[in-house]
Amino acid sequence: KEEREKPKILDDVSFDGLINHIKSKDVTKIITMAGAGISTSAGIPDFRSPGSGLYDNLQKYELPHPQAIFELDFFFDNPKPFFVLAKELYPGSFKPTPCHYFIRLLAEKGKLLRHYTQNIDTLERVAGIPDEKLVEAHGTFHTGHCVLCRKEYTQNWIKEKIFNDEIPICTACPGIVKPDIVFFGENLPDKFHHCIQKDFKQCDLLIILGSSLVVQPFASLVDRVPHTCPRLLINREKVGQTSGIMSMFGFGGGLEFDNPDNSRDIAWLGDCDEGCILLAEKLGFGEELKKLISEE
Ligand code: CNA
Repeated sequence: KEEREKPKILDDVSFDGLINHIKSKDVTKIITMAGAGISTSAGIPDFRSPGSGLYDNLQKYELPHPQAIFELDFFFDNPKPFFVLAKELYPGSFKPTPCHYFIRLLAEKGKLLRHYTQNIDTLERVAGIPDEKLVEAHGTFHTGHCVLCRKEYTQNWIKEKIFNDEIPICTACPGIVKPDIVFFGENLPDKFHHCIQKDFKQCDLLIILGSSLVVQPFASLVDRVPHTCPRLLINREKVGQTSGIMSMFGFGGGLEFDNPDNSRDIAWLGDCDEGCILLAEKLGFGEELKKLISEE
């Protein structure tokens, strides 16, 4: 008969129990996975928060459905809404949050294996998280390419067009120049595929920050860490759980806060900044984080 009993990972399955685990084990291969929720306190709306999220506020673009703004077919047909939105969200107008600086401190302390972000706001770069520690899974505004001939353009070239309310058109052909952010149905960057192969199997703590964990393949990265790796969610709502009968029997992946035999998944529900400041305090670098936030 197959033995299905799971090993006990945390003696005390709570936030404080996890802190004790981090302090007592040599946890140095932390992966952080983030979504739009880490940037809302900077003033950038997320997609799905009711009322304030972008999807609730896209009526002015007269889209067939909210996701259309990031769909290639719609973009080729009518690129204007995307560029109007890009102007509103353009990097340069926003400052990183305490949560971004927490991640930078993890890197400086040699505890961060990698930060995977779904965000396209480049606030990780602004916060000083080193390029080699960063995977921008959904691309970035940093560069752009002509959708026809693939000629590359700099952020500054594209920005000037966008801020003059012009659609950026390639100088070599009639193609539109699209910032290198990943639209629905497009491939994720090579760096993403390359890094996930080697990172997740060595991860000793996964921290998920400010994501609804609904966009694939990003969401299922939570299943790539070893079964012995604790997973901490810091988010306003509990997300990432597989629902239904499958999850009751431990199948189907996802986070397992509510499974009776869970001994590794912790949900800390609240704001990312608050959660990260608390985590830093408990781990003994709260003052350093506050200093960094006030200086930047
Ligand atoms: P989402 O689906 O909008 O989910 C955001 C999640 O964060 C929700 O569960 C919220 O409850 C939670 N949340 C919001 N604010 C906070 C906060 N201050 N503290 C804690 N939790 C909070 O966003 P996802 O990132 O999960 O969805 C993936 C999309 C969103 C990616 O493709 C991104 O490119 C895209 N996006 C990015 C940005 C950005 O770059 N800042 C902005 C909007 C959307």
